[in-house]
Amino acid sequence: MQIAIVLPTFNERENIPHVVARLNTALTGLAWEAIFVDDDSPDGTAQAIAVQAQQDPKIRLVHRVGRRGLSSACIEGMLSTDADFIAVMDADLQHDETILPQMLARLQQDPLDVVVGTRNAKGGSMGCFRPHRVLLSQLGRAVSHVVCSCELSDPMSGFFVVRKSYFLEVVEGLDGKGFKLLVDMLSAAKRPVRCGEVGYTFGMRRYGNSKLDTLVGLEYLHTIVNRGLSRLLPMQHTVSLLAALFCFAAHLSVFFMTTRITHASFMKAQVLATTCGVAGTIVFTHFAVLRQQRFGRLEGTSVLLFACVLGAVINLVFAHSLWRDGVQWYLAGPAGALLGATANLLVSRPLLLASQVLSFVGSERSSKHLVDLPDGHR
Ligand SMILES: Nc1nc2c(ncn2[C@@H]2O[C@H](COP(=O)(O)OP(=O)(O)O)[C@@H](O)[C@H]2O)c(=O)[nH]1
Ligand SMILES: [Mg+2]
Repeated sequence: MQIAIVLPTFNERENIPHVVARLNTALTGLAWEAIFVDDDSPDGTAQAIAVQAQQDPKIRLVHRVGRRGLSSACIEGMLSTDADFIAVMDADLQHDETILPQMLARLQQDPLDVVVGTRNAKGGSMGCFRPHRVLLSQLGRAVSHVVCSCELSDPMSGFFVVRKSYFLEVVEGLDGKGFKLLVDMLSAAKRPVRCGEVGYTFGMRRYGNSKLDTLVGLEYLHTIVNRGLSRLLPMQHTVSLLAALFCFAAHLSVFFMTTRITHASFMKAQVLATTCGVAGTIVFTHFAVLRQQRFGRLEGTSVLLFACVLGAVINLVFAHSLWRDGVQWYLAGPAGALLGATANLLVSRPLLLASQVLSFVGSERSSKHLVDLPDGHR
């Protein structure tokens, strides 16, 4: 298998026989397969692909149920092939399949990671793209430079061929949201990406409608902001910092409300505020951090509880000693909370990292154990 063509589809029934015929003509002489990834289109696209697959073993269908998303569909299709080179193209006949052999040849001859079918360089054109879509594309292109390190004239292109080894290098860090998988793949790289370009003219859609909408635009911005921020500050640190700020804010609100409204004693208000702050941090961290960062549930929760209790004790002891020494209540309370939140932050990060390393070593051991088992026992 020299090349796999991954085609995401949603409501493209009428385009399917045409795109298959065009691929057959364009790729004559190459060993190839086409993987259509359909998100259970209501117009029966999957059935139209299945008809093609029955007649031609080069055509494959990945039928996803209860899922939506162009990028995530492509990622699943790309992971399902053994080919060394993977093309991604739309199934609506807008991408010019005749340049695929040229794109593949560039990757085979030159040490490149990805070759992009481009509308903005020599030999390329936006075709009959409507002015507002050209403007949107240019805007997206300008924004993409914030996070992509390589120079491309058309990073918004959905038409490219990638070396499988490069795809596997970045796949774990992909956002997988929205339409712009290329920007996602380029900005996920931890090294300079080697890119080439081949020009083509963007075609007209003959059947069906575009699925690009406001939500897709927002998803693109989310990918860019996410990447931009994680370069500035790693995501884990941002979330831990947010958790500490959240804890501090919850503490202050409860502390001031209790002392001003119920006129409770200093220590009663401080204990109540600390309890609320700790509860808030546990809920926040559970949803925002533990689920995202793939920590083992037990390790993550134990570390979280330990750090919170330690922070709470330090907070109460410090606040009490300040208050006993005559410091004003409105300074002693927040000072205790600040020290407690800092202790929580300082203790939980290294402990969570250590527990992550331990659970990784554990999973390596169990997978080795699995590999060592005789065939019949796996
Ligand atoms: N599997 C899948 N494919 C999609 C989805 N949205 C769009 N596509 C396909 O992605 C390709 C490009 O979409 P299109 O609407 O033409 O975007 P445009 O070219 O930017 O207007 C087409 O083949 C669509 O059928 C989706 O949610 N899931
Ligand atoms: Mg299209």
